[in-house]
Amino acid sequence: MKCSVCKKPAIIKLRAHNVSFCEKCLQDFVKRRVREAINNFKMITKDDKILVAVSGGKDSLAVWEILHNMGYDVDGFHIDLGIDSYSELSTEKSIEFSKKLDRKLIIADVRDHFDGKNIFEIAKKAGRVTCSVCGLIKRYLMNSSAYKGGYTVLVTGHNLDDESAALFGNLMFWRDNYLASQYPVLPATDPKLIRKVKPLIYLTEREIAAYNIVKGIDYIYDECPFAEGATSIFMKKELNNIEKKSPGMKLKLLKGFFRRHDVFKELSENSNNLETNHYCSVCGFPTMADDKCAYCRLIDKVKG
Ligand code: Q46
Ligand code: ZN
Repeated sequence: MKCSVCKKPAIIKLRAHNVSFCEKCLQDFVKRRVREAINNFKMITKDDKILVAVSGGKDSLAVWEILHNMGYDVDGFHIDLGIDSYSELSTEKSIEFSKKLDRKLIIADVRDHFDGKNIFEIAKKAGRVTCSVCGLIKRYLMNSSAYKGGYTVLVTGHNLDDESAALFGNLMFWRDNYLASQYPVLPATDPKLIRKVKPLIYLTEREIAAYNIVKGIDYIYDECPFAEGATSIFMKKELNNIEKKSPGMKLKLLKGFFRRHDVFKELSENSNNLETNHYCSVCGFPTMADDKCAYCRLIDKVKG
């Protein structure tokens, strides 16, 4: 198998694009895809002060490395969920990588915010599903830390597999509000809400994993133990089966959705008033609630 570009021995075949790449041309391809996503959705500029959410996994480390090497001003933000050896390793990998890039890494430990409780204990005390509580805490801490640190953009490592699986799930259940907010750029609708972008949306997990191997990026292979049995994993498997028979379907599905995104935005705006002109009476961040935000209510519940 030869590289489709330079004819040197290829290391990977990408059926969705009908190409094979050597190590060097794979790196060029990955960077091109990231640049394309950034340009198509006007995600970031060199003037932005960027904070990337870092888990220590392949996606977050890759997007950090790529943006840093492209010359963007980008620091990392890591949340320690307190999940035994998984969190220890993910924090370790994140710290090691920040040293390698010589960039700042902000670390938030959920136990410092919730009376020493880890994510599982917080969810148990609140009587809620771990991942839903985790999502709420991550969103809140990422946004508030970015705001307090003077960052203008928040980057996450969501890739093509994540986004197409989320889309698949949202379409199956016709979750209009989720469909309206599923987009590679979430604008800052309030001075205290930081704009969010996803530069890896055109790249699959396999392409990113191959990039990390070629670049010698040392990431955590294990998934969070709570990810087991998640609907998104089931959706990913089903989409991979379709992709096997029809390479390129994931990309077509997602790109087609982005082209029609206005329809879902309108639908959601017509059925809901999504304006958030309230501010939490405790922390002062924007909320849909009349008084305290969901995060501050969670703190009350866990500490109470
Ligand atoms: S939500 Fe759930 Fe993830 Fe949080 S508890 Fe783990 S699997 S990390 S993306
Ligand atoms: Zn609050």
